[in-house]
Formats: sequence, structure tokens, C-alpha cells
Amino acid sequence: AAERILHAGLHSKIMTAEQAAEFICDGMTLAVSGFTGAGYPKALPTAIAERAKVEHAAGRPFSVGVITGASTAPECDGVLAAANAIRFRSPFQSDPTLRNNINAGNIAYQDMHLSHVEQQMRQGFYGQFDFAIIEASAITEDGKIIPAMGIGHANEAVKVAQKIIIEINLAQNIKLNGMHDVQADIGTPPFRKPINILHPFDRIGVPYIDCDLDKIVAIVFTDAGDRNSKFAEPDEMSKRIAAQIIDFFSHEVKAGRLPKNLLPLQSGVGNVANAVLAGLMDSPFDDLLGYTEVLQDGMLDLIIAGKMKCASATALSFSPDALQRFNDNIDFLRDKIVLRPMEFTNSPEVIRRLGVIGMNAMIEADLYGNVNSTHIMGTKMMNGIGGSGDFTRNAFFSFFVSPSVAKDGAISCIVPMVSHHDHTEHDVMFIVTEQGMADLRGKSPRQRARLIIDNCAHPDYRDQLHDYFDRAEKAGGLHTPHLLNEALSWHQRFVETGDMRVK
Ligand code: 0RQ
Repeated sequence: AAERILHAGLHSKIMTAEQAAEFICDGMTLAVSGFTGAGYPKALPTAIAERAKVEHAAGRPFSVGVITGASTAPECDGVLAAANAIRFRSPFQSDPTLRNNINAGNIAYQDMHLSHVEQQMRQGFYGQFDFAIIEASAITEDGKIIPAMGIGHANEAVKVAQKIIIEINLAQNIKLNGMHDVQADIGTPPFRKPINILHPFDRIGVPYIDCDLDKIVAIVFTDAGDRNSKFAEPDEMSKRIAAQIIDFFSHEVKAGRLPKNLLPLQSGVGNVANAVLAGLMDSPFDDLLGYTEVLQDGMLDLIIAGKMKCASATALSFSPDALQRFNDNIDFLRDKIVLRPMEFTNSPEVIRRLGVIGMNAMIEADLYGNVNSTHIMGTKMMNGIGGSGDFTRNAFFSFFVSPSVAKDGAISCIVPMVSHHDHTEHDVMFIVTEQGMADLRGKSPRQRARLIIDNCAHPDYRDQLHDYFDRAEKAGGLHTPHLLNEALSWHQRFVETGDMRVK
């Protein structure tokens, strides 16, 4: 373990996770590293959760605020939520125990555009950060922190926190050293400087996180792996969605509106997003580029196969098999993958400059192209908006993908009005389901509605949608027709009967 901490002066800070957890007290706010199941601490959260249980058993309150990069895993968000140790959580999560507690009203959750998080930490919107808890793969001789598989907000966390606890993960490949690009200070408005990324692979910083070593109060070890969830093999549904996007790319290249190697690709979380990238493997496109926040199996395989030249991300989120391929090929991948803080991977400035193609999954879209990515039936949080808004609004092409129905057809993912707005009709360019694709560019709301119903909605719901739209048009208000007392009735029907279909 000692070879992971080359700075001799820091050896005296090494202790067990249980000892380090004693520093954490009720009411504190913690900046915890982690992004989409990578780069989160594995040992310390369990020790903090155990501490919470002891305090609760003694009749004392114990809960903390937790601000991460994005989602973590059961051994971080899960154990803390199960121990009732979280009072506030931001900006993204996907753990079932945490989600249930948020939706039961036990945990206050703020859903945030990920590109906003670091500047809000800097500006003190979350209050004082008592501790940063950061996963790292090593610490160099001069005390530089080498992150692990994800950076997220870790660079900002160590800057703003009063004290720092570092969790060194012995399971992480030591050869990750050199793959990160942590930028220098970009300043604060009105003196903020441009982020000088002109190509997805431009390096503009240093390959480590710099921090005030006096703030480090504890270093703990773990050898637990990242979340490494398995992806489903792309099913027929995902393949049909992917094929339409790839056909569209071919069409645009032929028409001279897209370069032959497309534009830098961003792909969201989940199986469909992964399937689009898997589909590109057999496509005619070469020398692809990635500019994304989460790099999953599909993109890794494109790079290993030589189809993608390089990719920029803030976290590597792999299935167990893909992790093996990553480690087996790490020497080849070192100059093809760069990991940055999420403030940079998700920067509207860079996304707009590079002309990124954004592809994200949705929960539902409405007739006019408004998209809900976060709420089930308008009231219950699923995961969060994550980076989907950063990319969608600033992308060269913004795609939203989803199967046309959920829950065996009881829910239509095309509805009269979305039950929560994450991405407005102004940002959404393409909606794609297994039924077809709607290109919303250059179209008025009413033109969009017919296209979305006919191309994207499931046949079981088309008549019902046309009926709603026809009656809304007759009711007047002919720019964006709606029947206000009926617009959310499909959701209400599902809540009451378990089915959106009119029987
Ligand atoms: O529920 O698992 O209980 O069956 O929602 O649906 O189809 O498996 O889709 O896993 O791709 O997730 C939008 C949630 C889609 C995700 C969302 C139910 C459905 C199923 C999941 P079950 P699928 P996915 C970069 C980008 C926001 C963040 C983002 C997400 C479950 O993509 O969180 O884009 N996006 N980040 O049955 C009720 C509907 C439903 C529905 C599906 N209309 N109503 N339930 N479901 N449609 C990454 C980061 O930002 C970090």
C-alpha cells in the first residue's frame, strides 16, 4: 500500500475507515467524489453509516449533506441512505434506497445541471463544506493526487472543503496516472477565461489534483471495485432506435452537412445509449471522436477497435468485462482517453464550440417536443437531469431516445403534455423511438405534433393522441393547442387505474 503514497509526510495520516469516520459529525456538509458508479469512496461511507446507526441508537441526531459529482453506488449512497444518514443530496443519484427516501420525503434533493455544480460550490451556494472525501488511485512524491476512474467535482471539492479525507483504492490500475487533465483556475466572472479546448483531446491542465496537504486529516485504503454494472446486450428495441440514428448520420454525411467522421459524440446513461454506440461499430464511419461525460462499454469498444480516435469524459463506467478490456489495453488507451472535471466535460462553451452530437434517454416527451428526463408521473424523482441539459441545449444535434411505451404498454412515452419539464421544445431536435424518428428542426409546434404522433408514438396510442390534438385545435389557442383540463389526465388515469389507455 505504501507505494501508492509516495509522499512520506502523508504516511502518518493513514488510518482505518472507522477511525476516519469519527471526524464526520452531525450537520456537516460533505463533498464526496464519484460519478456514475466510478470514483466514489467505498470504505468510508459504510463507516460513516455505522457511526450514524450508533448515534441514532443512542438517541442522538446524525445526518449530513452529500454533494457528489453524480451517482455513486450501494456502498456509498445506498448505505448512507439506509442508515438515515443523509439530510440533503445533490446533484444526481440513481441508488434505489436513496431514491425511495427522496420520494418518501425523508431526504431533501436538489436536481442540478452538472455543469453548474462546481461554480455553485465555489460561490458558496451550498454553504461551507466541512469535508471532501475523495477516491484516488495514488499520491505522488510531491503530494499530487492521482484520481481513479472518475473526476466529477473532486478538483473543486478539495479546494472548497475545510478538511480532506482521501481513500486510496488499491484495486485501481496504477497506470491511470497520466490519463487525467485537471485544468488550471479559469477565474470567476467578470474575469472568467475561455476554456481552451478546441479539439476533444486537447489537454489544457495537469494530470493530477493539487491540494493543500495540510487539509488532509486522514488517508484510508480500500480494494473494492467500482459499481461495474452489467449492460444488457442490445435488444431489438435498442437496435431499432440505434439504426435510425445511424441512418440519419449517413444521410447527413451524404448531403455534406456532417463531416465523414461525424462530430464528437456524447451518449447518456443506460442501455439504449450504449446500443447506439454499439451500432456504430458496424457503421461506415471511422475516426470518430467522443466528447461525453460518461464513457461506457460501447465507446470503449469503438476505441479498442480503432473506429474511434479518442474520447474525453469525466468518468469511466464499465461492465466487469469492459473493465477487463480497459485494463488489458491500458497502454494503448492512454493517449486515447482523457478524463476531466465535469465542469469542463459538460461546459456549454466547449459543447457548442465542438458541435457535439448529444444523445440522451428520456422518460417521456409531449406532442410539441418538450422532454421529461427525471420525474415519474410528474412527482417522483427517478435519477436526475445529470448532464442531459448541458448537452441538449448546446449540442449541434440533440437526440432523445426511448421505447414508445413503458410497463408493458400501460404507459405511453409520448403524452399530450409532459408531467415535468427538463428539456424544452426549444432544445430538443430529434425524438427517436422504435417506431420512428421525428426531426423537429424548423417546425412549428403544430407541425411537430403530427410528426411525433405519426412517427414516434406506439400504434396503441396514436388514435388517442390524434383525438386529443384534434380537439385541442378546435378549442382555439392555435399556436400550441392544449386542453388544459385534460393535458395531464393520462398521467392521472395511470395513477388511478395503472393504465394510460382509455378502455
Ligand atoms: O423502469 O426499470 O422499473 O422497468 O423507467 O427506463 O427504458 O430502462 O431507460 O435506463 O435508459 O433510463 C431517462 C431514466 C431512462 C435515464 C432515464 C421506466 C421504465 C424503467 C428506466 P423499471 P429504461 P434507461 C448523462 C445523461 C437523465 C440523466 C441523463 C436518465 C425505467 O436515461 O436518468 O440523461 N436520464 N444523463 O419502465 C414511467 C414513463 C417511463 C417510465 C420509462 N414514461 N413513465 N416510467 N419508465 N419510461 C449521464 C449523467 O448525467 C450522469
